[in-house]
Amino acid sequence: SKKKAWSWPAYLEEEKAVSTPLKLFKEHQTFPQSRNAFKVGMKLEGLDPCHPAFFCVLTVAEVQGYRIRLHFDGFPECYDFWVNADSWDVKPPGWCEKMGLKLLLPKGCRDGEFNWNTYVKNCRGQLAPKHIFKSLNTSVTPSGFRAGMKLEAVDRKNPSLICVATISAVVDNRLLIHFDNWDETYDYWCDASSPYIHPVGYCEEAKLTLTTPAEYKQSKSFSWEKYLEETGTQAAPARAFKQRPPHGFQVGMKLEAVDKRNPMLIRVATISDTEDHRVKIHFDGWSNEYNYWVDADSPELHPVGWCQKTSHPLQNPSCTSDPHLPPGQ
Ligand code: MLY
Repeated sequence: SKKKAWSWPAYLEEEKAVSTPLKLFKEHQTFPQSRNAFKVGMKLEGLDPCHPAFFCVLTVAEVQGYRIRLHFDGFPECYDFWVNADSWDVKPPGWCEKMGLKLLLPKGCRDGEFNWNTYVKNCRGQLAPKHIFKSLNTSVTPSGFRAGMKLEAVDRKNPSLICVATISAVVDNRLLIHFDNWDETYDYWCDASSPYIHPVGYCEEAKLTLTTPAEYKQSKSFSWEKYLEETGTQAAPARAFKQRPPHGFQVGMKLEAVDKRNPMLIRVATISDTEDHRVKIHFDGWSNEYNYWVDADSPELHPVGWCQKTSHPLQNPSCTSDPHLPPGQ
């Protein structure tokens, strides 16, 4: 008998399962309005996903549907990573200089000597044109957040810690969170709706432990009032925090998810557990030991049909020829 091609409608019926309702996704997770205009070889500025405090010089190494693989100029391919074409984390050449942000240069380039036009000429690359960056044309509502303001923020690399932190930059509607007296290793970008940031006094009110700045002398008797005075800084106004409501994803709902173990792949997936702001992803056809938690607003989660609409391959559950191998191997 002829084997029918895998399809979502047949699969959902077979599994008696439901797809995740479109309205539960954020705009950047749903079907794009524009096409992916990036081309291999285009150079741009983008955030290093492992060290998001810095923008780096990157080159488009691969285009797949609405996604691009980015390469750090002058570094090994093993650091390459994938983003959606509408990601806020990618900017046209020259953007950092215009915004007064630090751009990490390709290995071998010296500060003060870097010039985008000379650089692309020398490496026979091309500058990615401004108009293909969706993130530049978004309207921004003013917020009460300003660079230098203090707050209490979750250390995303040590998520059990809520720490004394500073907004070190505000760009569009995004905030760069920095942890006082630490280096940039723990920095991250978020917006006013993030569940990971809180106004000064939140921990005291919620009876949680606040992690004080590294090396802070009177950490036992930390007082925000004193600290703000000592540092000559202001607290971010409580009204500027607009925490988003919990997501509506429910256990059993199906979706399409990037596999972080092999991020070029998007797989058929199921919500296997939920928290207020996170979901646990199960990859259909794979053992539960590969399940993991992601933020519900992650750009790596998409509704059923996203791959087909954006011309991206989708790994279906029968792609697992050996279910004992971890995804991506
Ligand atoms: N065990 C880790 C904890 C670092 C926490 C940093 N946060 C507070 C910004 C370490 O010492 O590296």
